Amino acid sequence: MKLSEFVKAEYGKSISECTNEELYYALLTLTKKMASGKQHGNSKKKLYYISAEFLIGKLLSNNLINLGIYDEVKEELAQNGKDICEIEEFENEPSLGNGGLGRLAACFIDSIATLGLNGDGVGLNYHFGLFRQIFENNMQTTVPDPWLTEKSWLTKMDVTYDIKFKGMTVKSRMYDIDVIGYNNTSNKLHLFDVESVDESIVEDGINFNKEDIKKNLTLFLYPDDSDEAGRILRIYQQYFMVSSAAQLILDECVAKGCNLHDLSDYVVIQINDTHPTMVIPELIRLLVERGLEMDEAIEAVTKSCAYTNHTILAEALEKWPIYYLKKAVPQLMPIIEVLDDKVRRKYHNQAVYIIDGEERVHMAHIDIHYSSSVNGVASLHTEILKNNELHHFYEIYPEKFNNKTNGITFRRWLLHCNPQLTELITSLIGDGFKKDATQLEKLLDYKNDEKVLKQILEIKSAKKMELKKALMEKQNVTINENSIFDIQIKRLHEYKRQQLNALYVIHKYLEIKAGKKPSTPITVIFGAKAAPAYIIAQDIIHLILCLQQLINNDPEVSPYLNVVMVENYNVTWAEKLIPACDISEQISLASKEASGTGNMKFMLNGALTLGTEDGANVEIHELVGDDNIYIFGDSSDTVVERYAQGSYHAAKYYNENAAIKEAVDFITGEELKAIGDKDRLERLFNELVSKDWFMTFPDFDEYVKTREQAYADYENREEWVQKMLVNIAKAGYFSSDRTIEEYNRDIWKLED
Ligand code: 26Y
Repeated sequence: MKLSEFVKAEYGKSISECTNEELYYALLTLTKKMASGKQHGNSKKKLYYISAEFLIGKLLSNNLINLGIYDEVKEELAQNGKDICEIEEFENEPSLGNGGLGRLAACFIDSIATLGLNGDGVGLNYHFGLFRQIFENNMQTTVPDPWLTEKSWLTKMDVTYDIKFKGMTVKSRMYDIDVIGYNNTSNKLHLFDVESVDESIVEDGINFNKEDIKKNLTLFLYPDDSDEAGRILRIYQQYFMVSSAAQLILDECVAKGCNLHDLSDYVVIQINDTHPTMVIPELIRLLVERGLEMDEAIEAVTKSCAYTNHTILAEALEKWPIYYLKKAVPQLMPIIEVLDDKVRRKYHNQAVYIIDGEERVHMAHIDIHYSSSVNGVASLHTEILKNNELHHFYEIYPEKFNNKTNGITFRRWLLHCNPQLTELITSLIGDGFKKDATQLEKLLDYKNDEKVLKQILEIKSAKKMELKKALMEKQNVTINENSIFDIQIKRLHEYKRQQLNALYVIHKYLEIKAGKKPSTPITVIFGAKAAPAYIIAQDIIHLILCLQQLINNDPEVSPYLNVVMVENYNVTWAEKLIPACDISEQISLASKEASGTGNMKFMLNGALTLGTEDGANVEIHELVGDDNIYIFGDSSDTVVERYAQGSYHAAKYYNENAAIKEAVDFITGEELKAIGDKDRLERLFNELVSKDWFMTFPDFDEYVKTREQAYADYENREEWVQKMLVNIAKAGYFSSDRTIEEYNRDIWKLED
C-alpha cells in the first residue's frame, strides 16, 4: 500500500496536510502491518539469542530499508514537501544497551532475519534504558531516558508468565518488536516487562528504592550496583529475564511436538556474556519439574546452550555470592549445587569449580561446563581465552572452544548512515555487495581512478558538513569542516584509554602554545557514557570537558585544535559521527578489548584506524596491510607478561619521560584547576602517576609518533584517499551476515 492511500484512510487527508508526527506514526503502523505479513515460517529448530542488552537504535529507516521501500517512501514524501529525516526526529532511540555487546546483539538479530534463519532475541523492556547523559559544570549527570510512547514498535502480547522469587511472585508480560530481514522474512525481539512496574518511584536523577522489586524490576538497565541492594536487584532482573525466556522456550517447543527429552532438536540458546547464565539452572529446574531425571535434564540443557564470552576483565566476569542467590532465587541453589558437585567429582582443580572458597558462584564456569560451545569474539581474544584466561577449561574441553569474529550489519552502518557512499559503490560494482559484502573488494579496481577517488573525498566532506550541522543544532558548538576529524566513541573505560587520547590533546595544546602549529587543523571528538558508580571514568569525562572549554576558548590554539565531547552518545550519534570520521581511535591496551565493533564501522565508512594490536584491530591490520592502518604500542604478549611479573611502575615513566610528565602535570596545573574540580583532577592525576593500571605511559611516545604520522600522511590527499578506498574494499569480512553464517554452521545448525 502506498503511504498516500494509507494516510488518507487513517487521517482522512493527504501527505502534505499531515504533520511530521502524524507521518511518523503512519509509517510506523504501515511498517508493522507489512512486517506481520512476513513472519518466519517457524521451522523445527529455533535459536533464542538471550541478552541483557539490545542496542537497536531508531527503527523507522532501517525497517523501510529492509522492506525495500525506503527510496520509494522518501520520494513520495519529498514530492509532498516532506523530509524523511525530519520525520525520523519523532522517534525516540531506545537506550536498551550500553555498548558493543548490546549493539552486537542488534546487528545479529538483523542478520539472522536477513539470512532467513529461525531465531528470536529475548531481553528486557527497560522503561528508562541505561540513562540519559547531561553535561553540567563539565561533569556528567544522569537522568532517566524514557523512550516508550503510547504507539510504538512494541506490540503487547497475550503471553504472560509467573516468575517466582523468594516470598513473592511477579507477572512478566511479553512485548514484541518485529525484526525485519533485508529482503526476507521477519523474526521477533521479545522484551519482557514486569506487569507491576511503577515509573513514578524514580526521583531526583536516576534514584529509586532498590528494594521495591515489583515496581523497579524493569526501570533501568544496569542499576547502580555499588551497594548490596543494587547487586541483588541485578539478580532479580537476570532471573526475571531468563525464567521468562525459559518458559517461552519450553512452551514453543512443546507446541511443535517436542517431548522435552529431545529439547536440543528444537532449541538452541545463545547466552550473550554471563548476564543470562541463570537460564541454565532454570531450564534444568523446569525440566525436572516436568518429569525429566536430573541427569537427563542437565544433558538436554547442555546440548542446547552455547556461551559467548565478551571480556577478559576480571571485574566483568560475574561472581554472585550464594547468600544473594538464596535471598532472591533460592530454588536455583540446589541445582547449582548439583552442577558444582559433578564438576568437583570429575575435575580436581579448584580453578574450574562453580562455587569457590568464598561461597561465590562463578557464572562463566556454569556456562562453560554446561554448554556445548564457548566462543570468543575476535581471533586474538579467543586465543587469549584458550591460552590464558580460560586455559584450565580449554584443557578439559578443547572441542567446545571456537572463534566467531564479530561483525556489523551493513544495512545500518552503510546503507542507512551513508547513502551517498552506498550510491557511489553501487554505481561502480552493482548492488551485489548488499547481500554478499565480500564483493566490496571489487572496489580495488578503482584504486587509481582519479574520478572515483575524488568522489570518495567529496562524500567524506559532505558527511563532515552534515555532522557540523548536527553539532550546531543539537549542541550549539561550531567545528571546522576542513579540519581532520579524529574520533573516539565508545563506553568510557580505563582499558579503552580515553585518558591516553586526552594526554595527547594536552601534548598538542602545549606544542601549539609553544608555536608549533599543525598544517591542517584538528578536531578531536569524544563520545562516551560512564557508569554512575565508576568514579575514575567520571573524572576522565571531566578532564575532557575541561580541555574542551580551555582549548576551544583559547584564540591562540582554537584555530588549530578543537575538542568536542558529544552529549548522550548513542546509536543515532554514531550514525552521524562515523561517516564523517577521518581517524578512528581504537587505542585499548593490547589484550583488553575483546573485539571492538566501532573499528569495523569506521573502516567501512572510509576512516583509517589508529590503534593497538588488540581485538579485531589485528584482523583489520591483516586485511588492509601496514600501509593502510596506523598501529602502535606494546603487543598483547608483552602486556600479559608485564601483568604476570607485576613489573609495571607508572611513576618510573612519569619521572623519566619529560613529555609524559609535562602532559600529566597539566591535569593539575593552574589552567585546568581554574576551570575544573580540584578533587576530580587530583584524583585522576594520582591514579595515573601511582597506578596507571592500563599502561598508558609505556605506549605514550609511540602513540604520539604514530598519530603525527597519520596527520602528516593526511596532507597527501591522493594517497590518503587510496588508503580510504582499501579500507572500504576490505571491510566486507566484517559483515555480521558472515559472522552469523559461521554461528549457524558451527553452533546453531538451523535450516534456512
Ligand atoms: C554486568 C556488568 C559487569 C557488565 C555490563 C556490561 C559487564 C559487561 C558489559 C558489556 C560488555 C561489552 O559491551 N563488551 C564488548 O562486547 C563487544 C561485542 O563482542 C566487543 O566488541 C567489545 O570488545 C567488548 O568490550
